[in-house]
Amino acid sequence: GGPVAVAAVDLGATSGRVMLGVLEQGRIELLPAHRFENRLAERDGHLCWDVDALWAEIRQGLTEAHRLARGRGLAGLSSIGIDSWAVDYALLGPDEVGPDGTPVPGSGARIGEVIAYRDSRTETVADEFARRVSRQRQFALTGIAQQSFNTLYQLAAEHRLAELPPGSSLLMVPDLLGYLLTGQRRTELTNASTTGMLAAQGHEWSAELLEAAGVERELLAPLIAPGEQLGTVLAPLAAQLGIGEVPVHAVGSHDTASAVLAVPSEGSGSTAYISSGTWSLIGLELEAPVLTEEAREAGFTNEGGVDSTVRLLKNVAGMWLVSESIRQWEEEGARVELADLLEAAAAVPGDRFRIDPTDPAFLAPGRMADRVTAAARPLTDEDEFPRTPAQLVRCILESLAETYRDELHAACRLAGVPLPSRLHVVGGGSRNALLNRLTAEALGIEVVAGPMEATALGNVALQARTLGAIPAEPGALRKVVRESVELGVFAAGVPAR
Ligand code: LRH
Repeated sequence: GGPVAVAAVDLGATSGRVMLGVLEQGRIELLPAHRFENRLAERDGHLCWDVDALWAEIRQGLTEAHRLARGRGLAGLSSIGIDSWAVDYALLGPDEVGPDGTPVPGSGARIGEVIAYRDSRTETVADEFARRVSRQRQFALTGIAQQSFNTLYQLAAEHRLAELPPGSSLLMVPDLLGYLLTGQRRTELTNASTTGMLAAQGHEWSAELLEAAGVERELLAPLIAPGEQLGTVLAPLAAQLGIGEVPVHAVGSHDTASAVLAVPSEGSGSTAYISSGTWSLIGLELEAPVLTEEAREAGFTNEGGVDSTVRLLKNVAGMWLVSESIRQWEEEGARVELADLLEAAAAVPGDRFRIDPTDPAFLAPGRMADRVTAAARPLTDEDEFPRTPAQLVRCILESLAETYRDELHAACRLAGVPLPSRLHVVGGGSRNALLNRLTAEALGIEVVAGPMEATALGNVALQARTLGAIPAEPGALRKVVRESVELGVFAAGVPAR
């Protein structure tokens, strides 16, 4: 068939974008339609997301994506897909009843703010919750690591549930945006798995965990799998945006699910990846979850992927440590360019300091450079603590590389598979050549870097497959990814310093 144009709405914790994806002759071209910032805002004493601002940016981006498609001689958008960071949710009131006595789709009002997962309200909840359902039992049910920000714990700390009017829903962030576009209330499966309330097997909510968290089953919208159609853009909105009543498809709405779908791996065997952005999610793609006590104790999670795959992975604080440090230096009046900083970090002596980038102490925002400096352990007696931004960044990157090594070895041990000969790094962090070199050196295996826009690419590719423009057979989607991008290769064990 001819070229197909789809829009990917892709929201990260620090920035968002609407991309036009054009699939033509087995290749995807990604064209940025609109990019925007996403910042945490303090509201009602909580760290919140400004979802109204995000929604305004998304509307603008969709209009622009449609225009870009027209500019290339295409009829317009054939589909829209949405992904974002995981675990956070909105509370949505019932649809209003129109003059003809029937509910008006899309008219439900959001109830209160969307509180961000880095907010401190859940700090002690996981321990309290474990007294109701043991940690062992939770993990056996869901396979999800017990991180303080899981939706389950956010809900256990949620004060608004009791006052919700009948007919209200809890919608994950991408599902809220899907509702605003189509008026349909659904819960996309990959993101649902990150709530910590979905059974690891069978794709059903765990009644036991819902009850223990005080969540009514009716609050949760019906599940929808990636590749299913959510609905079409509501007619008045379509007119306003000038895009037509385009179908909206569920994709891997958890950004990490879409990113790992776009890992350019080949052949059989378990794919090893790092989805490198605000977080570094490192692990293996598997066919079944690893629900052992060892996996739980090692802090691994089993997240739901597209096509019923499982991601056995560890959450490691990634570029967040660097970007939050930069934010501190800028607040102090410095002007910092990431590229300059990385160049300086490559030039300073290595192996001086280490931190533990899996430490939950780094979850909250604020004064990150100071916190990393205080946590840094000296490895030599040259210096007590990192004294320059370059030293600090060197410490962060070396610590990340060593953590990647340890966690990938742990994942392989837990899954009972040998260490793969290659590690794929995708996402914005894959541009960090110093970190890629340090990682290849620490692991002694080849590091393949890219695609950088893996999340948007996975989002686009799944829509294209759903439209029949990519064959459904296994491997076909990743072949299209490989045809579409340039990859960087970092040879195993080349010294970084
Ligand atoms: C990355 C991510 C990650 C989750 C975290 C909350 O953006 O979705 O997979 O653990 O945000």
